[in-house]
Amino acid sequence: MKKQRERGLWEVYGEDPEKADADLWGRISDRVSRRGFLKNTGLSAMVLALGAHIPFFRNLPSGFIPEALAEGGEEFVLEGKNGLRILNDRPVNAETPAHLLDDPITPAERHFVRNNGLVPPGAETKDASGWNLTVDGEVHKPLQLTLEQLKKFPQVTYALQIECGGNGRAGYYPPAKGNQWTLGAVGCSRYTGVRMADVLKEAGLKDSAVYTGYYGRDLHLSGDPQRVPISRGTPIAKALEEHTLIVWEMNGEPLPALNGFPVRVVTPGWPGSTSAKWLRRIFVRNKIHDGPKMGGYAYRVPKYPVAPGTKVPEEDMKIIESMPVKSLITFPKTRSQIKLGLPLKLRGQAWAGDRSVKAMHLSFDFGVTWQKAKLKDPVNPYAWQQWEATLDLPFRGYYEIWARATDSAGDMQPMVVPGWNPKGYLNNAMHRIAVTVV
Ligand SMILES: Nc1nc2c(c(=O)[nH]1)N[C@H]1C(S)=C(S)[C@@H](COP(=O)(O)O)O[C@H]1N2
Ligand SMILES: [Mo]
Repeated sequence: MKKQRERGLWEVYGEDPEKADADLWGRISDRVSRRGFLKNTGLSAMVLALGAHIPFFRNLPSGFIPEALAEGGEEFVLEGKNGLRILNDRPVNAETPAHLLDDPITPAERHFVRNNGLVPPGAETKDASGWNLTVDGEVHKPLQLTLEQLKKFPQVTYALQIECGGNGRAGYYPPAKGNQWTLGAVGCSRYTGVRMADVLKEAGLKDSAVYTGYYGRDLHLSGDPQRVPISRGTPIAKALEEHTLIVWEMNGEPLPALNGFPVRVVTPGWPGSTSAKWLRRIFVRNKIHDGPKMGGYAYRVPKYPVAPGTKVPEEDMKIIESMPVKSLITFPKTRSQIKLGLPLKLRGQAWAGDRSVKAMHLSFDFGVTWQKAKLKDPVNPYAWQQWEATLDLPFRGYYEIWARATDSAGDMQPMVVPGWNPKGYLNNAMHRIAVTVV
């Protein structure tokens, strides 16, 4: 793993990124510490720090830290995962910077990685010999399928979005323990496999079947072979949904070792934790599955809104199902510069769990006015949707572009971080980027 220094604070929009004003960040940190800046949010301090006038300063919520001054990051490199930011290496957890999620179909090397345990033997060497899938529990005919047998079910290919339930956790205060994902624990790749429904039908679900329990071949961090790092599932109805798949290919290639080689589940639109990797067993349950990370505070949120920091009794927690509406600005990169008079072209992705996205809006004046973006339909249900827009920024100075998606039921992304919860799930606050007009 190699550490790389981040580029300068600003990159010149539409020009060679090497011309980025690498100096500016130095100037800011010399004059104003981030802490000091927080205490003094007056116009003059902001302008001094940003090195630019802020045309819509009067709209800036008080105490709000301009995106350009928010914590910067250092980039790390993980093999086969070009440009991802590593949060943890044992287990491996890595997220994708927003500007690298610009493709309609996320390349394998740009798909985030969230591991609870250790990658199983055979995955790295791409050795699938001896792999098989057990289907048991509340079924009439338990199955044991080889990869060959699995491939005999009707094959389907869909673009499907997977987002970790903890994506955005870094936004919560008081902070929640766990990987401090910012924006990039999400991706939408094209998967080939078979419908979970077809496999479950072959096994013959008993009337008592209510929930699935998925088991992977990954190893518990303790090294104890009896322990399982994570085993989650979904209500039978979601498992039978026609886009819930058992897959072996991502973008036409075998799954990467880090993303579940040779076979994984994709439960699109639900917390990524229900998309079991390195799948070995589907245990059909007659009650809500009780594998590791199904109970307590894992992947569960309070049944009612709570004040930040509240101790919530376990029995008041409920399992997260569909993920909320969300979007990203994938172009330009935050901290870009554009010349006055040039149109600012923007684009990005939007998705909404089990729903679709029906509108996308952008603001360059801290949310006072909004303009509608052009939004594509998904290529299939559960694929994320591309949007694009052109804005004319009227004066020189510092701007933020805020992006807000609205889903098919009318729910919108909030500007502020939504309902605090003990483990920091479901942060679908709007994405914002910094742009200066020079
Ligand atoms: N067997 C197994 N499956 C797993 C996990 C895991 O640790 N082990 N992590 C889950 C979580 S929490 C998420 S968000 C997704 C991430 O999928 P990705 O690593 O392919 O992006 O995989 C899920 N499937
Ligand atoms: Mo996750």
